Amino acid sequence: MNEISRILRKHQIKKWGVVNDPLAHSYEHYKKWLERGDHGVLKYLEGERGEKRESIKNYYEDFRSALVIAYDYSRTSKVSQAFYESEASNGLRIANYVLGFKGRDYHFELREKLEELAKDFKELYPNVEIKHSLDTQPVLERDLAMRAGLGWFGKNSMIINKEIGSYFILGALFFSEDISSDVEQKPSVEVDHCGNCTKCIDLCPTEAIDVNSRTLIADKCISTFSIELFKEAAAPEGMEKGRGEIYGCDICQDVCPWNKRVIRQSDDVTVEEIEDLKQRNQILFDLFLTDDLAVIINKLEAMSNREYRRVTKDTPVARTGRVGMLKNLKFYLDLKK
Ligand code: B12
Ligand code: SF4
Ligand code: SF4
Repeated sequence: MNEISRILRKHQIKKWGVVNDPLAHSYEHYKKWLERGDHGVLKYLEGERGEKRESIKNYYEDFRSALVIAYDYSRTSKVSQAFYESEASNGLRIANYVLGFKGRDYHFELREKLEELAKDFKELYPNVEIKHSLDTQPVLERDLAMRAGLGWFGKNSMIINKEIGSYFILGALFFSEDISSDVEQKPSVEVDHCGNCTKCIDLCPTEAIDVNSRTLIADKCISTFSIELFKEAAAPEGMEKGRGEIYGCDICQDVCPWNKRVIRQSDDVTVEEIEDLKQRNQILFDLFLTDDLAVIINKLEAMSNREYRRVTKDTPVARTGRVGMLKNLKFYLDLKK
């Protein structure tokens, strides 16, 4: 085993790949998406920040190579499913990526992991400079993952890996040296394994997936409504056909045969695992996933914005603020009227 593989094994990283080309292969695809206006309210993706995504060098001039990592949370998806199907669930759902990293915002949890990993790479390459990418940098991360051999662009626009499905977060380290020649595992770009399947398209409640471009119409997506909108806003048409999503949405992943296969083939969920999930995410379960909807809304209405920020600190749901979360919850209250 070479040094790079040894470091990755030490950090329990199983799915990864290395890329040395800074150019995004699907940038034209991205530009067309913006031109159609399919990014909707996600204005931060257009203009200069959008254009930067053409090449990683626009973000990090000294870029020579990237180590791209898939942080798998598929086990959480199976355990949370068991909870949602149990008597204890109040019928509301929070996306699995939120629960998958101990309830901590993955931007914090995985950034720490990437920083620890970078320390070991610094020992191996003392003169190298290392930066990271984790969602918020102007980088087309799915494109990067596709080029690193981590999977194909599914019709739901997720990167899907044949072995682990699509329940993973992408993170990357960028190096000022080309480390690709030190890697035993060479990336081979995965072919499309969606075939004739259209499950994600057919079962998305809000018809947010554009069949022809395999991209989302962002304003129609429950994920945009529930994560990205912080004030009163109209819910996307069809959201009432969903499953009680109050933060993020996993429907187009849960119905995907590649994820179903991963879930089916893994061990049965134990009662202890559900308890463990609850404990790790205690704030989220206590606030949102067990009480009656009206009780939750009353609790949030009695809080100040500051108090909401304090209680949800470090968790992903802090993002919407109290008002944004109340908007998500009240959608379901209005449905009952
Ligand atoms: C904006 C954004 C969103 C938006 C828009 C999502 C979208 N599909 O465009 C919203 C808020 C809706 C969202 C939702 C979610 N997101 Co998001 N999001 C992003 C972000 C910041 C940018 C994505 C973007 O640029 N979209 C624009 C489209 C056009 O680009 P794209 O998604 O990269 O898609 C490429 C492919 O579609 C490709 N392509 C597809 N078909 C074809 C065919 C050809 C021929 C070619 C050339 C190219 C091509 O071209 C596109 C451009 O590269 C990325 C992080 C990042 N920096 O990249 C995370 C990211 C994509 N999100 C992620 C996650 C986990 C989610 C959610 C699952 C969260 C949740 N549970 O609610 C959902 C999934 C919804 C979905 N089905 O996509 C992960 C995805 C990991 C993975 N396995 O793919 C990312 C990578 C964050 C991360 N670091 O892990 N997200
Ligand atoms: S995340 Fe939900 S709303 Fe968005 S495309 Fe997927 S199924 Fe549709
Ligand atoms: S549900 Fe079917 S079409 Fe959609 S991403 Fe999965 S395999 Fe592809």
